[in-house]
Amino acid sequence: MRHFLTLPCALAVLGALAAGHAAAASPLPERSLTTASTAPRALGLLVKLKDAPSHEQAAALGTTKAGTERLQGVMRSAGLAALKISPNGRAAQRVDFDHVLSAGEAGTLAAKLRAQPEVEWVVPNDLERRLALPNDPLFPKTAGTTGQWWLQPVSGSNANAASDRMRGVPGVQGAWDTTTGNAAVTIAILDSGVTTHPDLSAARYWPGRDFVSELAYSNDGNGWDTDASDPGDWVTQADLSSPDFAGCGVEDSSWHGTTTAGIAAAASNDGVGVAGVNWSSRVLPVRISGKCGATVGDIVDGMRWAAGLQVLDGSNNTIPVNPHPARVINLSFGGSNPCNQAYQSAINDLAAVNTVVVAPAGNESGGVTRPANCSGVVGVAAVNRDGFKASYSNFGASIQIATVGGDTSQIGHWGSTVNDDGLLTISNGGFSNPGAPSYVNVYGTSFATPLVSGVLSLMVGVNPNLTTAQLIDGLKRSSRPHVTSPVVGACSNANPGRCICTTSTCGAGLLDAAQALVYAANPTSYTAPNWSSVVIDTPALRAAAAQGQDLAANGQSDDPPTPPINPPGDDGGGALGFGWLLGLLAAVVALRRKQLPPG
Ligand SMILES: [Ca+2]
Ligand SMILES: [Ca+2]
Ligand SMILES: [Ca+2]
Repeated sequence: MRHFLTLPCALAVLGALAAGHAAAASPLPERSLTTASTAPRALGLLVKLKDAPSHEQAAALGTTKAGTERLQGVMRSAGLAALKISPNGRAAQRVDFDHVLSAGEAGTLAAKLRAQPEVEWVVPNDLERRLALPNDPLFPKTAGTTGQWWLQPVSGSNANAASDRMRGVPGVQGAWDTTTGNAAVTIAILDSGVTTHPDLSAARYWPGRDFVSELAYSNDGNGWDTDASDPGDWVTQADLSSPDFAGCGVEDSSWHGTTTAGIAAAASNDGVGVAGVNWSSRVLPVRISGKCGATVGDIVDGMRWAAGLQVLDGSNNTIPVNPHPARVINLSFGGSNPCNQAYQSAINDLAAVNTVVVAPAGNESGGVTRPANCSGVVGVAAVNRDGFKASYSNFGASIQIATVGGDTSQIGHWGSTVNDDGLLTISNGGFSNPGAPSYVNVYGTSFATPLVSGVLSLMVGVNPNLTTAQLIDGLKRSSRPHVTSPVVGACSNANPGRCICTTSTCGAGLLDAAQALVYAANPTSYTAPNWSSVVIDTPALRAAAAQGQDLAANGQSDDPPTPPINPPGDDGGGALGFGWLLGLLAAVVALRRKQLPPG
């Protein structure tokens, strides 16, 4: 199948941002990405005595003083003296000493108390380290923007406004406290190539390769070459007169590879623009897509080369083996056919060298695209920030994991009430050839995928010995359960829009970055937390559900909010048309953002 589908492309430019960041293009010096470490310290101890009543109970009975005296007695028996004892938690007490304790001293004192028969438990009142947060100006939520909301800690209840509910990728900041990436790990971005951008660290890029073999699509005047830069993949009306472009549509350049690379691994903590999931690993750009999409043959050769396997060119000559094999391949492409032997044999060969392939479910509110539906691939479905399936995301049993992909207001009946701002990432302002660097808000399973790739690359950084099977197993076992809701129906062929995921439709659960790293550090003894499903029941969802289900069973809103767009027809045409639609919608959102006051 020649006409592969570029999944939704965000085409708009945030002009003001582009100008600001173009000015900051000079390279920054290398710097340490973690804050200076200080020795752990404890502000006393937290102690729970056996059979201690709750503080609430003690206050009601007037016995709080007796509780304090009881602990003082235990302290004396242990040969210790407290400066102050105060209530903590439900029924525990905080014991302060006359100085801040070092980690060693806290451990010694805790052991003395623990030896007392009346003590149920004792832990140091540790001063927790400040988490490693990037200084990228577009990272935090600010007045008028939600920043990179999917990288913020999970917070907010059902009662909060959508802008205050931060339920993107749980645990990213906790993961960053463990690692912001290992420079010895390589992530391959198999996509349209990359553009020069001040928020992509050139120092982190390995020289990649260009595998677009067809001259009609390559747009750089040749077939395979050693330059993976993205010359643009726009399609003109004139192009369509060629039979090579049957099934394609007129479109602007997508800069799809730049956007996906930015989500996984933008230059981070560099004072510029956005942060990526991984701040330190190396990125290998492998260009497999040109005008009109990518061919399976080029994708497969690109995958093999990225993983360090030998590849022969069209003249039966070997090309130099990639000296920096990727452990993680982000392939944000899909074709609407079953997995085939070309894909599956490459994926199997890659698994044998411990390279894992991550691919999107696709964006047709239907069955999973390939290669996400191949065995041994991490297929990714996209969810809304509240955890239910995004309207556009495909779903099915071959999906391994779900995470946020942005939820646009313009798709489905429910869009206007449950939307978010999409994922903000780097792009390029050129409509055809590369122009000025820019930032865009994007939506689609293409963009959920590099969040998963980023977390996988952090896992490999923590434990390079993980096999591909372990990486996939770890992602699944460390995920959080899918949300439930009394007002939203389960995903099914009859209810394919915004819907409640299960393990048979959107993978094992919701990506959890911190837990994935706990697994990575010790896969054989990993035990997942005993999560309960979050119940989603918001006024906005109730208002949305009152309109009936989000999409009709054919995957289309039966009352579209925008003029209908005729998708070009071939086996993948519906998805291509849908991608075009999403691209237009991204533009709408970006224009709206442009109107916001600065700051
Ligand atoms: Ca070329
Ligand atoms: Ca090239
Ligand atoms: Ca940055």
